[in-house]
Amino acid sequence: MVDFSLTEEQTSLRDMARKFAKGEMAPHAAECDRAGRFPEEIYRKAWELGLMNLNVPTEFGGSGLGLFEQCLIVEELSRACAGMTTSIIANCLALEPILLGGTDEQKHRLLDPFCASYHLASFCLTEPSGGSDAGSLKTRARRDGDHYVLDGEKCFITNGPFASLYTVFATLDPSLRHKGIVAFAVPRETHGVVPGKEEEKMGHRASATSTVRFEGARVPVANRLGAETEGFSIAMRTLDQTRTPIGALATGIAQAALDHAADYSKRRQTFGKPISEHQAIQIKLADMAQALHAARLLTWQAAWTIDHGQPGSLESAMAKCFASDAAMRVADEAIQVFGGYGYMKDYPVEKLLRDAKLAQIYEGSNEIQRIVIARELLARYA
Ligand code: COS
Repeated sequence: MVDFSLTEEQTSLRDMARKFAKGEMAPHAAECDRAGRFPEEIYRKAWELGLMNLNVPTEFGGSGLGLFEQCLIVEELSRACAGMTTSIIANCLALEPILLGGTDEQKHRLLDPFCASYHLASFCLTEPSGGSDAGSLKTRARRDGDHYVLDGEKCFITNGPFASLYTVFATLDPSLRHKGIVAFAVPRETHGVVPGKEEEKMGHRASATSTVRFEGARVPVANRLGAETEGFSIAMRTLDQTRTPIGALATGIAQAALDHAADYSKRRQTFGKPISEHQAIQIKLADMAQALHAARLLTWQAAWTIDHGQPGSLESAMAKCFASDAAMRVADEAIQVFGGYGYMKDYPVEKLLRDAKLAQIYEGSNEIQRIVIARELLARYA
């Protein structure tokens, strides 16, 4: 049976996230966007409320939520500020390789600090020479006794300047492509770990992004996640989990755009009546609402699929791709409803377009999502 109603627990999680987003995030969203400020005080409050390590099981001190509940929360946070949301959920992305590849000892040792107090972690896969072709990464791992030595550079790393732990993918031999890729948990204090300066970004400006270099960084074998051959699979399975919440993040942007456009359309008058009474505007709002609704349903279904133990590569790629494309369209139309004011930074909608753009690019570009979708689809016709 299909049931779209939320349980009492799901409703209270969503309401708690909505209250936090409205009360703590929204009032600072425009200022952080303008200044490119990383509002650590807000992230600390998010941690205190249990909004940060959503995917970490309760036995390791995390929130232990299913993907569906994570998506309810992420959508609400993103309605207030997608940039802050990116920084808040980056721990889920960075800690997932530990959940997927770590032993129980590693999970306790590496995850406990994140749940005991506020800490950030970063997921380090993308490199300057390529992001989409993850199998061709160049950061080298060389075994030296009971350590590995890492050399290379990662880029576009969310929370890179502030993270205390990096989950890093490196290759023992680039000619082996994905079969040579190994996953590691690398503490920031490791000698030879060098976070770069913060990038100036078009959107998500409340989130910090940097390079992270590894210059002969010695990582104990005890911090290798999974077997030497398993790194690529861990990275792919991580992204299968985390692309669905990006669908929720994009849905939150689309919801915010519709909220602003509908509200403005009732207040703005032209030709003697509110523009909401013109069919040209009504048609736009109706199309925006349909795109938003479809994005949410696809995201919910992907979350449900994964929560029910199915791999969900296809569904999460569809949710991420469709919802972020929808967020772009809806934000674009919201600007059109606002007219000239929509183009001005004094109004909230131009930020939504800049924020939506990144959702089409990160955690795998939407071109990569379409490749994943097509491969999964065609395999079913074999
Ligand atoms: N789960 C588990 N294993 C997977 C997998 C998944 N979702 N996807 C692929 N694999 C496995 C394959 O089964 C294959 O294993 P075998 O050789 O044992 O059969 C191996 O990984 C290689 O797979 P494939 O041949 O499909 O790899 P490609 O090099 O063609 O790349 C894509 C596949 C394009 C999907 C991958 O490189 C990708 O996702 N790129 C985008 C990376 C990304 O999202 N970066 C953003 C980082 S976060 S901002």
